[in-house]
Amino acid sequence: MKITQVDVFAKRLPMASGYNMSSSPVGDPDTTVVALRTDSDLTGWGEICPTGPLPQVEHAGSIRADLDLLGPALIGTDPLRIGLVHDTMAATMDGGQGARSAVDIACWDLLGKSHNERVCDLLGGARMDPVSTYHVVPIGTPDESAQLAEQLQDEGHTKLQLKSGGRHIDEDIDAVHAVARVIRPGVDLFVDCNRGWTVGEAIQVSGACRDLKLAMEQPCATYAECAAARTHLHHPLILDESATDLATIARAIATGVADGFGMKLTRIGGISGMRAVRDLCEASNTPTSCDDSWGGDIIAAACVHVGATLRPHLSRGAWISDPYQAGHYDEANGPRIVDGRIAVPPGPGLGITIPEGYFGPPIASFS
Ligand code: 0XW
Ligand code: MG
Repeated sequence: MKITQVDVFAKRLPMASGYNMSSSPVGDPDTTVVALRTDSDLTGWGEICPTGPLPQVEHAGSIRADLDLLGPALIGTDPLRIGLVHDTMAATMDGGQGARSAVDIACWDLLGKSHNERVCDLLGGARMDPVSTYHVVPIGTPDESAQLAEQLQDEGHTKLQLKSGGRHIDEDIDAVHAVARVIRPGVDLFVDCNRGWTVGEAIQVSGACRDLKLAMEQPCATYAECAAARTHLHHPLILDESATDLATIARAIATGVADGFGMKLTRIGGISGMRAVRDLCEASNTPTSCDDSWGGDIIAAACVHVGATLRPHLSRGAWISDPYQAGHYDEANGPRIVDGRIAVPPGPGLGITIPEGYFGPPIASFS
């Protein structure tokens, strides 16, 4: 099989409900979709969608600029030889992890379609289907947060991520206690600050919540700050934004900095990279999620397919943005949360069918 054309699409994803993080609110994220057209009439689809330019280094503009470099280099390569595709991308640019990850996802979509296999089955098979997920409780007042936490548990959610940060820690502490009071047996709570606290603030929040069963996700901005805070916390520490590559993840596990991970496929190299993290976490008995920052059915399906292959006991869930945004690319098979779980799309590859012309004309096309 050969890649004959690379099309790049852009699309704003309208929000269906509010969503915020310590760094910034989320408003109509700008997704980038990659289509790998081939000489076998099959198309592979990949996607990457940062929530905006503040919560992470890469953003829509940088990703599209990276694809301007990668697109021409991919013409003529065999997308089923995914390692060689990565070699071609590495020989084209040093950076561009997000764009490379979107291409990787499209290659796995093609691999599945060419063998008539679901991506999760190419990865060793689903251990969960439907797949566990977690739901975010956005930053709000203690009462608002507690009410939403109650509602989400009524809907069957067993993992809740309470957003925090971006305000005085007393407000965060009050919200954490209010939500913890309504958490039911068998439900897991983690508090995700998205890098918003200083080391001292993280220690203070953990101290003020020392008797509560919860985990603290990415409390501080950097790996070093999280490492400094970790020794003083009364809670497990989940690394997300600082888990930037496999070597860092291995170090965080080996040194006890991280008790688990919040992983984003497009930060770590797509499905190929997340497979490596999955296996390292399984070998070290370390929980991880299988997420991305935002996006539509393509990236959601990728997260769910890999998430289905996690050891259930070590799965922190596969997060998708479905509940917070309006519409699906594939109304029939686009991943949805039902009773706190997500069914794996049944079709080959990612199992997502993109209607002809859905994204409009490409913003870039290489052949
Ligand atoms: C919940 N997420 C996976 C989606 C948002 O981008 C934030 C992210 C996180 O956990 O940081
Ligand atoms: Mg996180």
